[in-house]
Amino acid sequence: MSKAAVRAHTNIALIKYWGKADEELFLPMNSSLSLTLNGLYTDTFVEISDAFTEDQFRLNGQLQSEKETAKISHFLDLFRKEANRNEFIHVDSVNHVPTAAGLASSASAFAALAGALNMAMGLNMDLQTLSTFARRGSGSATRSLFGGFVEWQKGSSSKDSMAIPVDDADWDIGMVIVAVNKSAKKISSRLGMKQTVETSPFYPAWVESAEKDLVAIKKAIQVQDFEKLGQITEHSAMKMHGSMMGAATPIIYFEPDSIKAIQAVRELREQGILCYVTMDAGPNVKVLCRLSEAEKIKEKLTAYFSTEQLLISGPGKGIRSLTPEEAAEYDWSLT
Ligand code: 2P0
Repeated sequence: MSKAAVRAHTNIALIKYWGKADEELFLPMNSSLSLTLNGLYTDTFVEISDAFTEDQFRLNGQLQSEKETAKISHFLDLFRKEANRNEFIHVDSVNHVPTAAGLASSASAFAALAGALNMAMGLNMDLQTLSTFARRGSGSATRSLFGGFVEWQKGSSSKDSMAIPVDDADWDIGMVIVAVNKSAKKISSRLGMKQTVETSPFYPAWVESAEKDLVAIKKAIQVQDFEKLGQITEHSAMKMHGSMMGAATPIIYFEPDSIKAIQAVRELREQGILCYVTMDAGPNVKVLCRLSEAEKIKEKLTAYFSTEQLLISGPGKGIRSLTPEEAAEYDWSLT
């Protein structure tokens, strides 16, 4: 029997990943770059035993359906194959994403699961190699293996489409998350991407500009030019949404409150507070800002949103094992 418990933080892309070149292997059409956040994470425990008679998947304490478990089994198979093992595995995963945040957690979930399997199976893969496995669970999970600013290089094959750390982001950077609507999104990223790649006339322009933005944002990070970083971030998100709106049928994740948040951020900029929006495959708005100004920005946004809808996070670290004490709080015995 072997066990491991690992924590992974979620990440928000500044240069977005949108579109797959290979749907089975999760190879992206463009490289992307993200910021890992400390406030939102997943803790995952895996136990491998030849006494088990099936894979089991528990999420937030609830045993999951056969359909959900089958998706996880498919991911577990990648590791079983790599380790040349065939035991069944029990997975117990707990999301620490405040319910009001309304954020998906597939990035932290698959990064934590990949980390726990790597340890429990004694595979000892380095994080870059491990990121190529996390990628097969969910594209954005590729980037959650590392902390700070992380690049996911699209690569040319399953072996080299991987994450690399860019900068630890230890320089007054943060985000204010505006939870506009926490209900599940109507169009999955998977479907939204496919529809955009196949039908949007703007899609080729998206891919081309994403590659240029990536070069520019890495320069801004290197010299810690926050204004440039924010401008590129906001532009990348809007270009991604523009490419979606050009799909047939158009994909629109914006809600009236998303626009309200965007306008509020513009007003803040007019008042001299540097902050910039980004949005993913849903209506929630994330405001990139100086961490030292996050409280002030949150306070200003309470003119439009309730405090429960506003969450501040600083940069997060990469994956790590839970201590025996932390694991014991979930009743997970690591011995
Ligand atoms: C990103 N998104 O870079 C982009 C921006 C949403 C918009 O990655 O199909 O759950 O599992 O690879 O990673 C969300 O999509 O999609 C995402 P799959 P994923 O963060």
